[in-house]
Amino acid sequence: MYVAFAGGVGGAKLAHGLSRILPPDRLTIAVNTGDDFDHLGYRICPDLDTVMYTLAGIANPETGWGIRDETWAFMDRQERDGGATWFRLGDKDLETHAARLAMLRDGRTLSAATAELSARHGIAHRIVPASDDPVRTHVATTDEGTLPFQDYFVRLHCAPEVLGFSFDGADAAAPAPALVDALDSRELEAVVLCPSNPYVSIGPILAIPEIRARLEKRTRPCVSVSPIVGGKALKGPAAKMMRELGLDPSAATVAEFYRGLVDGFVLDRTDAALEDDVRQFVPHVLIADTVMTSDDDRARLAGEVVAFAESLAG
Ligand code: FO1
Repeated sequence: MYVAFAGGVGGAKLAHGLSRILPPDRLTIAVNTGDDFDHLGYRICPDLDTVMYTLAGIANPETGWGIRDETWAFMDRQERDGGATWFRLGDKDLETHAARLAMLRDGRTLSAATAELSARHGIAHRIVPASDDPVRTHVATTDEGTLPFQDYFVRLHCAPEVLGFSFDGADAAAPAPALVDALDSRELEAVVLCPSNPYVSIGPILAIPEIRARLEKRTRPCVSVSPIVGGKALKGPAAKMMRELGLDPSAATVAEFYRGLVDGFVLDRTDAALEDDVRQFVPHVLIADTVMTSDDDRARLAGEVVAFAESLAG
């Protein structure tokens, strides 16, 4: 059993690759819920939906989030009525939010709602939220104070200068039961930290004490894939955040962030010269082509990651 921690578009791509090479009973994908929020009456879980739409093969290829060939009647109506339009909910996407809300209102957990939505999309692999309890990322900024994540990310386009992050509710949050089962299973083979933003995609998962403790005490390998290639984030604000936090925007900074939690680090070929720097923080390094432009790239990288993890299992 592999457990992949994922959030955002890069994470969803590798999770998809893993789902192409591992059967459903050998993969659990645990997804960041720090970006979740309530908007226009719905519970929006962007990272869960991005993973779900990506595995279902219906993700919007331009944005990475949302559904391809989307229509926008609901948003047009909002605009005409003077409602909030800064966070765009497409008509097809809305079906997910409405169904999730109904299930949560019926008292079902986010895990149960996610399992049901995944099944409706024909996904056989297990996608679980990191926790069924609310964990909400906030971004402390120099000029705008402390912002809820989506205000920072979408409304303000990640423009405010970042001072740090907090994950409200994480201290009291329990890992989702299916994630505990997977991490504690005798069948656990390895944990993979997908190429997601370390601070706001993987960070909120690691902020849940029972998850972090399990990684610290791991008996199976944990490998991570750098989301920073050539000093730049492939998507999103990770490199900008590093600069604003006074850190060097590089794969080595990601490795330092994961120090003590990770045995192996997958570094892009572009950054091969950083191998020794990375090794200061993570003992084993694999150099690979990590940029995933096609579905086959995803499966190929997933295969290399799994082989790397197997080599570390000894
Ligand atoms: N990201 C945007 O930049 N603009 C949007 O209007 C937007 C809408 C949206 C709707 C549903 C959903 O699941 C995701 C959406 N995202 C949007 C993406 C999302 O906010 C971020 O990519 C993640 O939270 C970061 O991983």
